[in-house]
Amino acid sequence: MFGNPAIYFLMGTANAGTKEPLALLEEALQGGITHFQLREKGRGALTGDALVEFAAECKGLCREYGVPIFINDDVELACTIEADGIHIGQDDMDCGQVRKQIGASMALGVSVHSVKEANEALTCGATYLGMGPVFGTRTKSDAKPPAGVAEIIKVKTQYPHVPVIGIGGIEPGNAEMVWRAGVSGIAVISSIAGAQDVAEQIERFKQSIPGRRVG
Ligand code: TZP
Ligand code: MG
Repeated sequence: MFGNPAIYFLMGTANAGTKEPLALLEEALQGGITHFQLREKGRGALTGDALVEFAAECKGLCREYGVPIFINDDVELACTIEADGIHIGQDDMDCGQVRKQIGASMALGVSVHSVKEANEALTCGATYLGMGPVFGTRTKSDAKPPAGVAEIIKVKTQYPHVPVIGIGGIEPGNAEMVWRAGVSGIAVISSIAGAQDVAEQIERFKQSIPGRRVG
């Protein structure tokens, strides 16, 4: 699932700006994102049946492009639409509990900020780790201060075979140092969602990969 460098796009309706969210997702899929996470948060976020319907539509689009879909935080939604994975943060549910609820086959991503948190997440059965914010971000209102890549390097040194995804303020111009820290992928919201030409922007991200093999 994270064998080749991942361009992991996160989005919810709040990130789509003036665009229709599904149209934005399709542009990103056409542009070559490798992973998608539905992160439906903030003002005007969909709930209830509307959210389930939207998530199912996102899944349908992702399937057309062979791209796995992850759901942020919402275990019930992930199970309802039979997503490929779920992603949780440190302040969300207990990750061991989540692993029990989703079973062995659904992927579990956990946001961590240290080797200690990485250890705990892996003990709970995390499939991959999200680490950040690497750089400053305005997208997540409760984001921690920018952490750079030092902790990513420590986690990768301790757990070389565990996929780590860098997140937070990543743009084509600063992505290379994240790749060089040993990540399996970069997770991006605003730099893709807000791009004038989404496909061109994704291509710029691909160009930032040392060696340039995406999948
Ligand atoms: N977790 C840490 S930073 C962040 C999340 C969800 C937001 C990333 O958004 P952007 O726009 O790519 O900085
Ligand atoms: Mg969360």
